Amino acid sequence: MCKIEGNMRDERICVLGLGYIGLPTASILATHGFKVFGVDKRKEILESLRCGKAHIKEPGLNTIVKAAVQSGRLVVNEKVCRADVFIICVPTPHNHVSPAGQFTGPLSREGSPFNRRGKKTADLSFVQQAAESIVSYLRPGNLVIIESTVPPKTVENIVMPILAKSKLRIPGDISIAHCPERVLPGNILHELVSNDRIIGGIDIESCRRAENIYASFTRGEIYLTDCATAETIKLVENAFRDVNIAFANEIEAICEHIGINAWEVIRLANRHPRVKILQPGPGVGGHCIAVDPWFLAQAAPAQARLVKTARTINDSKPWRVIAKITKSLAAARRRRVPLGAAGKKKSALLCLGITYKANVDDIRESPGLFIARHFLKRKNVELMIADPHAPKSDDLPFVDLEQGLKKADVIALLVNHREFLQVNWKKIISEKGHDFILDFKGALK
Ligand code: SAJ
Repeated sequence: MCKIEGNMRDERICVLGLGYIGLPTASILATHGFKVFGVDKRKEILESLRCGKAHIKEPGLNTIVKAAVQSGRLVVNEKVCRADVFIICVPTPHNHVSPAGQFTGPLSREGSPFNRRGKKTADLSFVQQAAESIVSYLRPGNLVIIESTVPPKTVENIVMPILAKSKLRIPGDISIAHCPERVLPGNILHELVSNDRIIGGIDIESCRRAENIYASFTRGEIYLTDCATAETIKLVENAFRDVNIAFANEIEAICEHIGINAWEVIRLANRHPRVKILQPGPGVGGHCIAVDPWFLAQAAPAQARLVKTARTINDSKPWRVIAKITKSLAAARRRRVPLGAAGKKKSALLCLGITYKANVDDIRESPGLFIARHFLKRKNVELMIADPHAPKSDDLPFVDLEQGLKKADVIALLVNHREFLQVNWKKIISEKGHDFILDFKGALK
């Protein structure tokens, strides 16, 4: 059981947005002695939080939420209230993310993001609404922290003018800082405490005050800078990863063309002391890496050439996966020809994994989900989905893993969930042959 650590603290903190970042942050602040008010518009999640139950699957989160709520130091509500510190943790999608959170990356088969639907830019409406919602509660001495990932100069050009409606002096009466979150879904609670933090303030007072808040629970170093630099650092981190995944995906395409195994090439190339290539996959998903590089491109369109190319390579990857699966399904159907009229007309495809990455329940911007949905529409394909982590929905044909493995003509491994790695693939391959499985994660040796 998680205990409330150290002394009770005087500062009252209002956290706006109780999602993947806001909820762990609010809970950890509460368990470190702050009185925390968590605000979210979604009534159903507030109800479950009041019972001490997290609505997000994340290792250790339920324990800390329960401790925070039961101690009375985390109180959740729909409305903002007076506080000393306001922390904004609302989402900043790009303006092509569908409301259902589905993968919208590959806008055309060529993966071009600049087609008829225009460019991808940041949708700051949630940040704006959150800032607006605190204006009437602001008092001299308040600190406002933006944790949401935002394009460079958002604090200066968007947030400050909104908070200035309070008629308070900024800086002076109000301190403002940007403290981007850096935690990895699947390891959030550990990284929340152990990662270094960057704090960008509108002045040194803002930096110091935000530093005091984060120093209460962070064991990593805290570095102070200005707002635009902090905003850019966050985007650069995610663009760095995106560019490197795009490199891995390009290596995979090159190796396929040559006719060799890309994962073997990468594994052995990584034995060089200065080479560390990431892993190819069916595409890049999630609400961060598939989105944030666009905010850099938005800030400097002519300069961010590599960043945009990487996005295009990663966004187009699901289409390559779809093409490969289609080919395998056609081959599977051809194998049935001797069965003649009695043969099945449809070929059965089992998609293994539709979350955006392994061992998480998040399907936002998931390439696996995009690929599965594509085959759902195909008349000659019987789609089956096995995913022990994904939230179940009636419009998707979920099956039990064993059942799917038995029935499938073709299997597409899209996410390397731990449950899939435990399957006896050797036995299955010896029975059904290599062509039966398309391993887009390089997980099966
Ligand atoms: N992926 C690959 N190959 C790889 C690594 C990842 O294809 O070698 C894919 C994953 O399957 C997934 C996507 O990339 O679809 C993103 O996964 P991820 O694990 O790389 O990153 P996220 O989105 O879960 O979290 C990232 C992290 N950023 C960096 O590592 C620079 C995290 O630290 C950030 O806090 C988070 O974005 C965020 O919220 O911005």
